[in-house]
Amino acid sequence: MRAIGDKIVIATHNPGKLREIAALMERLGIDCVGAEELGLPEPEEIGNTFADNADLKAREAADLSGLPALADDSGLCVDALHGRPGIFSARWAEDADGKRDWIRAMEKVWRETEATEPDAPPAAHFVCALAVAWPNDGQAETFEGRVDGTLVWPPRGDRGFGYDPMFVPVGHDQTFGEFDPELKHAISHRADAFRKLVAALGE
Ligand code: ITT
Repeated sequence: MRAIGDKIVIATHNPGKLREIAALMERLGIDCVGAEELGLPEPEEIGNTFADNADLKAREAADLSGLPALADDSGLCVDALHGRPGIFSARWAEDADGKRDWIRAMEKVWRETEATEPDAPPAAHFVCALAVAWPNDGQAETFEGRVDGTLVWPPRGDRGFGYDPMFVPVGHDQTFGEFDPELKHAISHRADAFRKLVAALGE
């Protein structure tokens, strides 16, 4: 993969994601600037897949800023809900004015899941697509990661963001909301996608 250089735009308006991606990028010695800091708009996510949405967010940020850009499109996929909320994970938290409430989103996921599978611990996974785009020439690459787990109710922990308090990754007892952030960085869907990106950078 083509080199990124020493500065990159993180094309997200989600502070939880920005925090996690900046921590991962720091290890590569690449300076990060957030889309919000540059006053970049939030593009409409019209893609049908995580990869398509990450790609469109990265391309727009690269074109508008003139810098390489990294975007993340991610979400929670519940087996009993046939992969929903999936690419609509952020939208499940929004009220009519577009304000996000994660308790509401988690309640909706739990209610719908429980209705289909009341007894078994519900299987779910997080997906993260990371896209890197370079300005001017339309080049972009996408990497996808995943972490499997189960859902719990009630939600536990306030250390993560989004659906973290109701997700227990396989092989662990704590939710991502209770996890030490360093440990989440080691095993999360975002870390998995990031490892693939770093491997490609080394090629
Ligand atoms: P940007 O598009 O600006 O990056 P967003 O929050 O709108 O921010 P997405 O469209 O990718 O991002 O929505 C994904 C949602 O899935 C996100 O808002 C989170 O709540 C949830 N999600 C993604 N990764 C997560 C994680 O590591 N832990 C918990 N929830 C996560």
